[in-house]
Amino acid sequence: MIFDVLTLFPGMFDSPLRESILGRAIKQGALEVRAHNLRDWAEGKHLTTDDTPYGGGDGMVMKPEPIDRAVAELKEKAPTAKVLLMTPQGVPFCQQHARDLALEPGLIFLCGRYEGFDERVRQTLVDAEFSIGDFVLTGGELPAMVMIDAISRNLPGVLGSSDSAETDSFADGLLEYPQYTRPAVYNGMSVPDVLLSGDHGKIASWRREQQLLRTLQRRPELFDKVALTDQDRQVLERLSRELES
Ligand code: 4GN
Repeated sequence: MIFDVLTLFPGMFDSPLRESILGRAIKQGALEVRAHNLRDWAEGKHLTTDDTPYGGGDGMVMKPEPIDRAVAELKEKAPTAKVLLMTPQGVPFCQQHARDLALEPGLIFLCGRYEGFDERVRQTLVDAEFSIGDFVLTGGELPAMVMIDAISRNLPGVLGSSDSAETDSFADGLLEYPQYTRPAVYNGMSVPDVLLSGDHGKIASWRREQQLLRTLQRRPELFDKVALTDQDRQVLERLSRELES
């Protein structure tokens, strides 16, 4: 998958996406991240990409023409790539989006600065607007990197089978069960006996129960979207009763 990024700060994309797992995946050719400087499509002596807002007010607004020219040029090479804009006003980005977007042939990320974009950019050039959470950042670059990371984990060949995307948090819509490694006793705290028992059936049901318990305690609203088995429902009812008493 090719990720094209339009930004005033292409250098921001150099390190975070090229270390560790994604760095290896880039070397292996599973994905490519091309950060382009929006200023390359600006015009005039000062290569301006922003201007004052009509109607007055604080801050600057990103001009539409450089973005228009940049997107048009990137689309010559990637005609089917969707254009995504990072903004607190966007659809809340989630794991299902990460899975779906991994099936696209290419994506173009539009990263803004200042107070935002001319509204006509949204209307004509953008396929979808995403937010990574209810907070405001100084630019769309970090949200774009967050999305590229989450999407890339779902590309074939990026994760090994030992840390596959099918088994991690949210794969089944529930939070993860607690994990332990050596030592068996740490600062007086023991690893749960069941994990040392060698009984794989028991371990699997303990882990499922822990997933249900964690989700119930921390993120009960996630149950609205999860497919639960009859067994899950029975365990969940017992856990709810135990928590009440
Ligand atoms: C996205 C962009 C937060 C998010 C952003 C988010 C840059 N902050 N929650 N800041 O996903 C106005 C123009 C703010 C660009 C935008």
